[in-house]
Amino acid sequence: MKKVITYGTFDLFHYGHLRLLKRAKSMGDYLIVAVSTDEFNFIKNKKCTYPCFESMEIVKAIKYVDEVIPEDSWEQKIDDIKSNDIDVFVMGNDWEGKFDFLKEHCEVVYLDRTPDISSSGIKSSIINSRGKQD
Ligand code: C2G
Repeated sequence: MKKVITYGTFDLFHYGHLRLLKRAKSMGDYLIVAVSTDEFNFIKNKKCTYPCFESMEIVKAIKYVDEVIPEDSWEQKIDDIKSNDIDVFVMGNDWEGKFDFLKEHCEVVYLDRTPDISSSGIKSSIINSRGKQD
């Protein structure tokens, strides 16, 4: 069984996240998604709208996803790859090259980011539209 892993916050789950998970799953038979914990999002300086528990539940419900684990540090990837017998590590190409050190442990694949959508963009469009309604 070919196992794939990817990592992320997945706040305000959107089409870009979905496309990433769909393509990641197509690279193997089993997809593990490590979802950043609230504590790790603080370390990443990401102000999330949803608590990580909710993002984890949403990601778990995605048909391409077989397992969700917590991501609470930058340093856990090699252990995760070894302990889960991962064959392929996948990230969006905004991370291009950043995780090449994992190549001695598994295949590393960077996928094109979906253009024109982001959690921060969704947030600001809601804030702007609220301003117009008030
Ligand atoms: N993504 C994408 N297209 C978008 C937005 C995001 O393909 N329009 C991808 C990102 O490249 C990433 C995944 O979706 O692979 C999750 O994105 P984020 O939730 O923003 O995760 P990030 O903050 O990049 O955290 O250790 C790695 C980090 O946890 C990654």
